[in-house]
Amino acid sequence: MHTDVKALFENLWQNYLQVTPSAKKVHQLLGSSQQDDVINDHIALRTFNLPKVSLDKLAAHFLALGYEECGEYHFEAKKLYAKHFEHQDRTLPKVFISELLLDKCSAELRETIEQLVAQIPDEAVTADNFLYSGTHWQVSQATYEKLLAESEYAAWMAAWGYRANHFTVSVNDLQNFASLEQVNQVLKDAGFLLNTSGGEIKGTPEVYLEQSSTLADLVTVKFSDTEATIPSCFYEFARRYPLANGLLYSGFVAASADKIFESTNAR
Ligand code: OOG
Ligand code: NI
Repeated sequence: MHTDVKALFENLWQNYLQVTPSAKKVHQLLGSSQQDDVINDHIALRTFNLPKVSLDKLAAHFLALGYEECGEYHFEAKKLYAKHFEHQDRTLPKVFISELLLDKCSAELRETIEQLVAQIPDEAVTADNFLYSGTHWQVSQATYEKLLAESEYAAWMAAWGYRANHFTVSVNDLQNFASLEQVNQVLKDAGFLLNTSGGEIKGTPEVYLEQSSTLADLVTVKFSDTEATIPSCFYEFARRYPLANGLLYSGFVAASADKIFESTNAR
């Protein structure tokens, strides 16, 4: 486990940049128009509900750094369950962790994933670098495609493993952008493709959260037998609205998150 929260996020960020070349450009595009660096609203991590690597095992890394569990979310169709975590230091990003419910998947998918996870040494899961350790296994392209046919999420995990699958710009903290529409326009003008599932903007001021995201970068990955170009990670943009008590809503919106997951879908 890390003892330094800033070092953990810096490592997650560097690891994310390695497979997300567009992130640096997005950062520059939005960050270069103001003095301070871009503030991240949250990051997201993915896993499977196997005891060795469950959501709670990933969460332990953040709980040890003072994060607290704040909300839970169910995604029936995608067979996912998620929780989000917040730190008392509001300048630290929130953390959204989901897990694929393997007991709801086919026996074949479950067995494939069990074989991959079995290759992770027990001690790797509590090591400092686990959350940005990538894959601990090799898969063939055929296995990847078999997984993809049943669960985009399972295939993404098999190819990319443990890493932040996105960082999220806090639009509230951008000085030169008043709306998410404006951020989206600047991104589109610069040639970025946005996730249009559920509309370019997911959520409304009425649910206190508006979100948009790029489509994941297409990056070459080495399978055990071949190389292929597949979706890696993406960048998200979030604008939060104040509750009646004047504080910004700090949770997530399941209906919107359901669509954000699709930012890594094959295309
Ligand atoms: C997480 C998708 C949900 C959000 O902000 O609602 C999400 C993922 O793609 O792993 O990040
Ligand atoms: Ni997100």
